[in-house]
Amino acid sequence: MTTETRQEALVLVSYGGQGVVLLPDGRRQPCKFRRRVGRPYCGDRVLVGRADDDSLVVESILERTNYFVRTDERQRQHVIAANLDQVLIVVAARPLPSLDLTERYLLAVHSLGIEPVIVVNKTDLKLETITSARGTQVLAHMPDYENLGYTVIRTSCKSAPGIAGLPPILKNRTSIFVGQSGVGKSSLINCLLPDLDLQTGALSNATGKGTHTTTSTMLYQFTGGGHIIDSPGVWEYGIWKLDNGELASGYTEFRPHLGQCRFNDCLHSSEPDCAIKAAVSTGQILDWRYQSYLRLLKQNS
Ligand SMILES: Nc1nc2c(ncn2[C@@H]2O[C@H](COP(=O)(O)OP(=O)(O)OP(=O)(O)O)[C@@H](O)[C@H]2O)c(=O)[nH]1
Ligand SMILES: [Mg+2]
Ligand SMILES: [Zn+2]
Repeated sequence: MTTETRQEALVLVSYGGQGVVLLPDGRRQPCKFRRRVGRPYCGDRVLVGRADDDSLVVESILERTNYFVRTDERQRQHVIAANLDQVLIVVAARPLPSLDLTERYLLAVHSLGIEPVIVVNKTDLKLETITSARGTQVLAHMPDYENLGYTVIRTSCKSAPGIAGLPPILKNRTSIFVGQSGVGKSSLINCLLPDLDLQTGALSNATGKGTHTTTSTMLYQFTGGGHIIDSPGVWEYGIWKLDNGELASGYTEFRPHLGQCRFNDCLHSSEPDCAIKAAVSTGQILDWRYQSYLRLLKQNS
């Protein structure tokens, strides 16, 4: 053991048994994990020390403020990243956006108690070229999302408006980009970080080369202060089981009406005297949001 004291570090990428950490002096170093310490995730703050062979090892994981989980087809949970301030849900005209996936992302972010931001990328693509009605649906709902209080930022990596809307909301925060594969998460990060190549130099899995599918969740330092996390896109959308209460309260516009139904355990589907259904019939709750709630409720059962 060397005399070097333990120091706090930030996990940039975690491959399971090892990863890369950022040290207080700004160096990015490979680091081993120990089974008994538990697996650190991207975004974790850890204490690192030196092993007998002088390699860096994680000695403990500092308490997480939160962590973002994804469930795969077999209902296994995977932690994607920890200690997030906000989640940027990226959608684009291509690939075909899924409304249910977008809504599930919003719910998952609400359940962490942090704010989602919707990023509509590829605004350079002409909507006429999108043939599917389902594909245009998510994009057509953007004004409704804005009216519901969500921040919606429109970007393009290819032409105006560019990415100008992003830096102000990224500054001094830890943000993760999530969304379907191919919507442009890595491309956006590429545009945002002029020194990306420099940052990936120390990481074994280079990412962000535009057309390459991202395979590992990776944290970058945002030049203006803060951190940006790139994550692999999802293909499946039968993911995240939420409990039914979390589901209803994740629809923020339902909240003022919750607790006013005849039954305490009302699921707001076929029960009589339901305050949510009443609010839908008076137009206080948008019908498409209610229908989407019902679909997710059904997928939950
Ligand atoms: N037209 C257009 N194409 C874009 C834009 N942003 C990204 N693309 C293209 O979309 C494709 C996918 O981009 P990526 O950045 O790899 O997408 P990703 O979301 O990181 O994908 P995964 O890593 O698989 O999750 C690439 O061919 C990009 O060049 C954009 O604003 N406009
Ligand atoms: Mg990517
Ligand atoms: Zn009800």
